[in-house]
Amino acid sequence: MQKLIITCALTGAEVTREHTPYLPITPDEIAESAYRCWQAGASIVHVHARESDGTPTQDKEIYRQIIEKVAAKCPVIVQVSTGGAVGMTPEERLQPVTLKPEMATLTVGTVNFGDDVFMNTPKDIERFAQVMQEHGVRPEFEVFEVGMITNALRLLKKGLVSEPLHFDFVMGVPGAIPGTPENLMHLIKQLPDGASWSVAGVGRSQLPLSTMAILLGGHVRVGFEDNIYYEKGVLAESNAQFVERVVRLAKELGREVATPDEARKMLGLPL
Ligand code: KMH
Ligand code: ZN
Repeated sequence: MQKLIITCALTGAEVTREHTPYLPITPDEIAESAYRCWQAGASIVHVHARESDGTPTQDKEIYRQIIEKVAAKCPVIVQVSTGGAVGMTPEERLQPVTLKPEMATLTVGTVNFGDDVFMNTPKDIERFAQVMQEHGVRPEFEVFEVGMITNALRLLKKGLVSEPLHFDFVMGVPGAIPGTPENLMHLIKQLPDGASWSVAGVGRSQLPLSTMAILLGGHVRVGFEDNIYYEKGVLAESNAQFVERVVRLAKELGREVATPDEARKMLGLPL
């Protein structure tokens, strides 16, 4: 089995300081959180930028600060968000890709998202893939519903993305695919040979789905973007706390954890 890639989604766009006082918001806080996650065993950090008052933003300069500050502390892979927050325009969302980060997310379809709709039209998806290709940025496909896998494979047919393909199943968002073991098995079955996958279980599905991924040869995403509770009713005090738990579980279950360079090799990123 491949070594385990642990991604930590540090901040997201929806969680606020009212939800949890431990949320990293400023570039310094995000970089410190990334560093602690890397020390704990994460090889990728998934990053969303915020204004100083906590408002989600795709501002290129804030992303630039985050990327530089993280790189100054540790060799973890920085994966920028192109999802941003619901309601942002495609142009707004694409800004951080022009900084040529190592990776960026690419949501491959439109989906209900709580009370909102997270819009990703076929045309926009192709444009996002093309801009990533032009800037040498490797996409991670964010899959909120099963049909989105087909949309990603269409990009491959059109030459807008290249193998190896890497998917992240975001499961348990209200309005999207529920985070059940049966659904995870169904998603995995749809993948082509040679593709890798991780799972980001939202809320209480995070721990069971992470455990399944460790056992099944997938990879794991944890972090405040998806879940703020360490256990029922108890807030996690840091992103690193989630990473530490995944590392402990992996050890118990006999799965080795990948370093950032090992993850780069698996994902087809230059070393
Ligand atoms: N904030 C969500 C609407 C991504 O980062 O690419 C979208 C999201 C996906 O978080
Ligand atoms: Zn995100």
